[in-house]
Amino acid sequence: MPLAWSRRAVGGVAVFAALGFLTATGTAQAEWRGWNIHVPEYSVSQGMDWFTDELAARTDGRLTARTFHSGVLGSQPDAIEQLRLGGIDFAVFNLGPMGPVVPETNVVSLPFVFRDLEHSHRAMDGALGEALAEAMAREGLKALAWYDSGSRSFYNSQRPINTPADLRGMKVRVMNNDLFVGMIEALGGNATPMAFSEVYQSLRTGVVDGAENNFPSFQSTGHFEVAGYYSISEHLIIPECLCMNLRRWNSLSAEDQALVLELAQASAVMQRELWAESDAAAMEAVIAAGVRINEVEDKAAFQAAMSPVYEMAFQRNPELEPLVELIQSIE
Ligand code: BDP
Repeated sequence: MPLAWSRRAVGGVAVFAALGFLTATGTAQAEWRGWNIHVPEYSVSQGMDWFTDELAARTDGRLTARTFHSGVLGSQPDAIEQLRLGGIDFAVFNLGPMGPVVPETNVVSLPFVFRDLEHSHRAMDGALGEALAEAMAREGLKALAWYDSGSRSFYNSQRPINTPADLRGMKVRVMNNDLFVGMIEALGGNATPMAFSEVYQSLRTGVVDGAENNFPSFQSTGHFEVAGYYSISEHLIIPECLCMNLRRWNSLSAEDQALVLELAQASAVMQRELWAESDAAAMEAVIAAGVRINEVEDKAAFQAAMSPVYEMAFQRNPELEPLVELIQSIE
């Protein structure tokens, strides 16, 4: 990221923080600022737009909010800090890069922890979601609803991945969290944590050979243009959170809180439907564009290699062990 941009971003944080302070004291009702990494057509963006449109409509413009799409407010690790401080008011975050801030959320970044997407829904809409929301609240974040991000699989510019050995020596971009570095290393590859916005260039220039993500992100970022092999390993299912600055949330009346929660959760129901449609459509689109897709036959081989990742996670954050047991106890 160029230095000039970083400086501007720092200046912006100060200005946003000042606005947050004013509204917290009730002297001004500023438009809420929302952070989003995705392009406007993405299901997450559409869910957020519906949420903000409805918020304004249902309060006759008393509460207004605007989402800045396409990551223009910076990378996710920075945005998590801004949301905690009140520099931004709401966001949809993938829980992957949330782990360094809220260790309990690391549970959903453990490879193969959920059996499938429906299993993750049952967990997130129940006791697991509640436990993670409590942990996030301790860090100044109010979790309003859980969005979908499907399952993540490997893709690269070199070859199809069928077995862990196919990843040996491969340079793979991961999201910002040591668990993902451990995951790639356990499979024999070299992990590079990197911001989402930098992955396209890095794939194009060979700084990395591959990355891992779901079909909609693989498509919307154009990564499929520079990484022609997509191997369905589904090693990670990581939910996303529509969340708010906790102080902002606490400053709302009980009535407004109920409305915000209702709209956030309705937006998640919609986003999950859009997710399923866009997941299928993105897969078709990348196949049509010439991407070679293979289904990993022996996922158990990848799963078996993951014990060091679980060990590392439990050693650093013992509170993860009961959370894994909780997930496993959910049908
Ligand atoms: C996408 C998530 C987004 C992440 C991105 C990534 O929706 O929040 O930033 O992956 O890999 O699937 O960084």
